[in-house]
Amino acid sequence: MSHLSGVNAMSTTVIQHVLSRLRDVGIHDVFGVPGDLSFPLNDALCSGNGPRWIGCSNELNAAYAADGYARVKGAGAVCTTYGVGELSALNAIAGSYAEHLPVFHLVGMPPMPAQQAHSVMHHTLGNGEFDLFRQMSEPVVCASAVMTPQNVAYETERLIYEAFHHLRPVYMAFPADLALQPALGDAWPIGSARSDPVLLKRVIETIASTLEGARTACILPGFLVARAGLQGLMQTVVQASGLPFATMFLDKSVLDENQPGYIGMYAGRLMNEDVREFVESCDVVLAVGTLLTDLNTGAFSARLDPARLISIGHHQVTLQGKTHLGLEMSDVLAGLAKQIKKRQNTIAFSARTLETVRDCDNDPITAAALYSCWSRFVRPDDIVVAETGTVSMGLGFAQLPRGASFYNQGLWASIGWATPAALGAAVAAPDRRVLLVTGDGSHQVSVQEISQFARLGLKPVIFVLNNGGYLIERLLSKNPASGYNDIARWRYADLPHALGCDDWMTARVSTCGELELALRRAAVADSAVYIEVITGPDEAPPFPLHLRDYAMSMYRAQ
Ligand SMILES: Cc1ncc(C[n+]2csc(CCOP(=O)(O)OP(=O)(O)O)c2C)c(N)n1
Ligand SMILES: [Mg+2]
Repeated sequence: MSHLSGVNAMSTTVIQHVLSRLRDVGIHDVFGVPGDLSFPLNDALCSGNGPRWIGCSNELNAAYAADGYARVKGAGAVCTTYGVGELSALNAIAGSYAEHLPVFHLVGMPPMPAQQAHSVMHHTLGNGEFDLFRQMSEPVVCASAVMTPQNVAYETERLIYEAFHHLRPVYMAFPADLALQPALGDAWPIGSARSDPVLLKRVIETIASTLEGARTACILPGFLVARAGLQGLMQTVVQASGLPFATMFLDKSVLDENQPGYIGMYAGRLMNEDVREFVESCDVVLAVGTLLTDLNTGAFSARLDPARLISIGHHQVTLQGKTHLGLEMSDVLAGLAKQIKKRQNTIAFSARTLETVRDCDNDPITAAALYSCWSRFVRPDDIVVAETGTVSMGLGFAQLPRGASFYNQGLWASIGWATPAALGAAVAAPDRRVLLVTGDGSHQVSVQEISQFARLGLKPVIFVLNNGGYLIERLLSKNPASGYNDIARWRYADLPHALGCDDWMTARVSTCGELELALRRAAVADSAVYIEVITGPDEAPPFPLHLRDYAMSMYRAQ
């Protein structure tokens, strides 16, 4: 059969073809804001045959929602209109790029005749140029294409391949007239990446024997394991090895924290001194899909000796300081699962969660009491979406119950991400309870999106920490009293009502007694829950405080 005929019956349009392939790879919902240039996409998404359309309040939020969805389902999609829409989404797309999430960005474009005539169209810069916005997206996607009837079959497969190979966003533009034309041509089947078999065997043997010869060793499973959908295999390796494991901030909850081998969070010199001491003293540290970012390493205070570090990446392995390309993480883990020798657990301590703190009923809410209450509130299998700022830095050090997932945007760290990302996670996992924990400053960026939970009948539990400003910045900036860290005072607990979340349980709490009571009600509520927690402006958990002290000591040393 010629590759220019076949798979697509004449009745399948360009956009229908793409949407049906996106559904095949697990994308059942597409977030977005409509526009006249993307009507063909919007119509197809509302036709009832493909992924469902989830309208958002703005494109930035829609793309954050797609990011949150992708964290749960492995891939997500956002649909925007030309120029004005797509550029609003770019910050979020960059975040998905940084944090390795395959997000498909579908953009409606002016029709081809208008492009060819260099017409001065709305949503353009008025200069007759039509490729500029795709170029602006280029650095934050791993591949892009303008979809036509002739290339749609091939380009769809290529972009799907690229998105999953690199675990990064891709950009697909649809000229409005071409999107509705019949798709022509077959896809050339694209295989998946394979490891070099000889190298693979050698590297697996070396890793297994190095671990065997080590007096002490541990594993650092990383977020790329989750992104690549290899948590099951990683768990098998941990069990087969009998080795203890710790996680860094971005990697939190990649494996169940409720198991004997888990020793806690490793954050360089800033937290959990016993974990640091053990990890850094090991003869071998096996890192799998981790990134040594500033936050992960406790502001680069971690000291992992490269000579003792074995690092398994998504497509390569670094051993004794030498990187071997052409090795797939899935193949390396599968080989290790078979070959690794089990050893008895060599460590003498196990992870502990935050200390239980119970202040008296009428006391104001301290950070210690708050994070202790929050960590006890998390149930098995909950999804916790924690915003950049002090809340994620506090909750990140609570030990999670069985099956619970913790999501934060620890590398890109764009405030406002968590509220729509929690929406995306809730759409992706309607059977799991979603807890959103956000600071007031971050919530102000993207709060409108709580209305989509109500619109879709989803029931999240939302906590907004009202500490009257940008606490993390108060801690890290030269002058904590600088006015730029103050924000407008809002009555957060009144927002759900104004935003159409009519039957939600809401509460505003400022004492420990009120907090405990609200949490008891929330635990049994049959509706969504929105709790505004008021604390003093300086109530911070230990991690950001240590970060501040460490930063200060570094400044002084310079
Ligand atoms: C989009 C974006 N703008 C600005 C910043 C800088 N920034 C980092 S944290 C933060 C304040 C967060 O405040 P809040 O959500 O109230 O959390 P808190 O630290 O008070 O708990 C700001 C402005 C950022 N990370 N992202
Ligand atoms: Mg705040």
